[in-house]
Amino acid sequence: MITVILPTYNEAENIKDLIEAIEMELKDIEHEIVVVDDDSSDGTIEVVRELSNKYPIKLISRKAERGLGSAIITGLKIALSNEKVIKIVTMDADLSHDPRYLKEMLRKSEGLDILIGSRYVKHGRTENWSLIRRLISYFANQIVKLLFDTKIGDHTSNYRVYSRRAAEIISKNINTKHYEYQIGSLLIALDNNLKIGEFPIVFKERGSGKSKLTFGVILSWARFIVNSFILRTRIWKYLIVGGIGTAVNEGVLYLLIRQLGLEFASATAIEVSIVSNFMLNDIWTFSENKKNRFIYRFLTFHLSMLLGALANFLILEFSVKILKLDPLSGNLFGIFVGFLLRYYTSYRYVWRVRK
Ligand SMILES: Nc1nc2c(ncn2[C@@H]2O[C@H](COP(=O)(O)OP(=O)(O)OP(=O)(O)O)[C@@H](O)[C@H]2O)c(=O)[nH]1
Ligand SMILES: [Mg+2]
Repeated sequence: MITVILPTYNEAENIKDLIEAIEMELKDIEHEIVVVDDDSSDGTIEVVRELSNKYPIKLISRKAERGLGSAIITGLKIALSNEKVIKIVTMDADLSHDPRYLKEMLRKSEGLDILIGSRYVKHGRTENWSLIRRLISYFANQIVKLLFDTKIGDHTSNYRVYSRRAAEIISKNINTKHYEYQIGSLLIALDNNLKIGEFPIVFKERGSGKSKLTFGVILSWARFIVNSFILRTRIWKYLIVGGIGTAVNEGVLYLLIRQLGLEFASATAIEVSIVSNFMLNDIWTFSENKKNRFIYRFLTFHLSMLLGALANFLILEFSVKILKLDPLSGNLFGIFVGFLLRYYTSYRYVWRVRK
């Protein structure tokens, strides 16, 4: 048996067409639809109640709680309470997710814990989205992929097929209530070595109704990404090593500037601080990650530092010349991006933490 979860907030204009299309697709498969509504004021509940006379629908009408993520978790728990349910599908209820993919996705989900209906794999795309919305969504996904090394194209799609096991693990471990759910759930899945696959979909602009995606939503989403990244990584140790490196750099410059002059003293100070950073990271930050040979780690660490400096420089140029920021803010932005790039390349290539 399959459960399809539809979280709704003011989707009266879309929900009927959606449910009828799902019923057409799944007519030969034993299934139920769970609609989790958060006190919609546009008549969504009445439309669903009417449809439930004809189709196998459970309507959960929540009054006290709000949030897409928590609605999905409620849906997952209800699905899991039925022993017969082996797969759980989640879909947006605004007609963005075309039910014609359902059967194929269910087939392709065999042997996987999560199959994501994905816009960012070959043959997947979005239709009728403004350029700016496409760019935000695409780059948000690229950043998540880079930061968490997920190897997933689309982390924010809600069109998914979960195995029972995946639904159990996620519903037990997750604590995000809103749009952070999509990424939070995938991070939990990756931590538990669940098998994740992607299936190309064409994502359509919502049928009717208003978007709930506001600036506040994007901001709290970004905060979640930054928090998870900091909590999950050795970034703290790396930062402390960087701080020590700065002190070493200053110290060597102070000691040598009289004898060598500014340029040579500074070049020596930079190199000494890179070597001291390398040694500290090697014996502390990444002490358990010595898969590469010492000389390889030593040289690629230099390359990583160089890349960070280059990124810092280019971002500063870009910020001042194109974004018209003042140089100090531009530089801060550059330092931040340079730092992330150095950390990422160290993590991924110098000490090869994953794989
Ligand atoms: N139950 C519940 N559902 C929600 C809530 N917020 C959004 N949804 C539903 O979650 C699905 C995705 O939300 P959307 O508003 O479409 O988000 P989006 O696709 O990123 O943005 P747009 O399509 O442009 O509006 C839709 O079915 C919404 O009705 C909520 O707080 N509670
Ligand atoms: Mg939508």
